[in-house]
Amino acid sequence: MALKRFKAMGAAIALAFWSKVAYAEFVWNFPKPVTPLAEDTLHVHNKFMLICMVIFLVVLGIMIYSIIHHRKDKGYKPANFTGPSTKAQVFWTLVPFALLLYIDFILMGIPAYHSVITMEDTKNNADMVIKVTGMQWRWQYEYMDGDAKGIKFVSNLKTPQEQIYNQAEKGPDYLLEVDNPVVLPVGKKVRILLTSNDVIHTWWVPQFGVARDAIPGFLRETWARIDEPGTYKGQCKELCGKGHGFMPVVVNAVSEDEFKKWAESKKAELAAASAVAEKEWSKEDLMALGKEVYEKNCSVCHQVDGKGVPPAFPPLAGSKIVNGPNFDAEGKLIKDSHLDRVFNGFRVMPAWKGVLNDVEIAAVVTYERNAFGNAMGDLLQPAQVKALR
Ligand code: HEC
Ligand SMILES: [Cu+2]
Repeated sequence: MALKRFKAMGAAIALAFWSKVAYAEFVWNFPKPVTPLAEDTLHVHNKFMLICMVIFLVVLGIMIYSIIHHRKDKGYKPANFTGPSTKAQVFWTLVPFALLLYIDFILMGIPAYHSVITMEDTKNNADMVIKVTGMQWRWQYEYMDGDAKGIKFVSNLKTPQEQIYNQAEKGPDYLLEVDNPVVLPVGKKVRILLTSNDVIHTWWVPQFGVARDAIPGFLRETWARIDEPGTYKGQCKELCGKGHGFMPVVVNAVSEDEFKKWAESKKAELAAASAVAEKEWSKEDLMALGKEVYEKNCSVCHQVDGKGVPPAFPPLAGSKIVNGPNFDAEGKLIKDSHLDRVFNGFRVMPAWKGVLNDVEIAAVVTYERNAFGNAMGDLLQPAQVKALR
């Protein structure tokens, strides 16, 4: 009976492995390395696998040989001794010890040491520096020097909500696509500084062989020299809350010329965005942009319909704060007002002043005051937000 059940279980497990679903994204090896670091770690991995395999085969071979040839029913007489000579004991201790010492310290230790030293070598002749800030649930990139100095933007998930909620077919880059990929030149050593605004995140791009925690209050670092142009994808690799699966990393590696061109156009784009903050905006334009900003940045917590997920994430529909004044009689920002919450954050509510620009903040606040059944009717001008900085 027990055997029968055992067999059935075995068959079930075998069937599970047979199923195509189990192999949906199945690959045997590391993804193709495109940095010296990824190459190095792949070699270390392969070498170690080979060593483990050889040890495994030798040990298993000796075991199988003994089981077959030293059987009692073959008439094998077991050795009958107590306490072999001290010499033999010392010998049989030292030989495996020496062997392991050789394998661990020479065969494995040296390449592993080399890999770790390479990983930590972030400063030597770095060509450029970028700063990556993790936050719930997006990445912010800032170029610290060179042609792109001063460029700073946020990279958000681009996958539409309908795909996430199974109302539309999932695209090929499902959950691995962003609105603003980080662009890096190929062949340049990029020093990557990492930190976080809220909880621990991990910036991970498998093809770079890079994964490093972004920890609030600390500046950590890693590096990458991308050898091939292309688009490389990664994810946050640290469980960081509700939207952990929704903060992918997308890196566009381009030639140096293309990088220069990109930097110029991005700078122009950011300058233009800052210039439009000066002009007077219409309510329609603010509402349209506000909806976009809201769905990209706020709906993960407050939901698309503004009803939130109480008690963790409060509803904005009917909220006293949302439907209250932002400025006092003297035109000063009221503490704990709608705009104050959005600009400066409060407890779990993130501060958006460093993430969204003036127009985006004005738009999203205007949107919230006039959507989800809220009907304040007023609008916030980007210039009013700019004045707070
Ligand atoms: C990480 C989840 C999260 C995201 C993303 C988020 N919020 Fe919030 N928000 C909160 C939480 C939590 C609170 C309640 C804070 C408290 O009172 O402790 C809150 C409170 C608020 C409030 C005050 C509402 C009230 O009645 O207390 C406003 C307004 C608000 N958020 C607007 C926004 C806007 C605008 C965005 C997008 C730009 C946004 N939030 C994105 C979590 C989030
Ligand atoms: Cu994260």
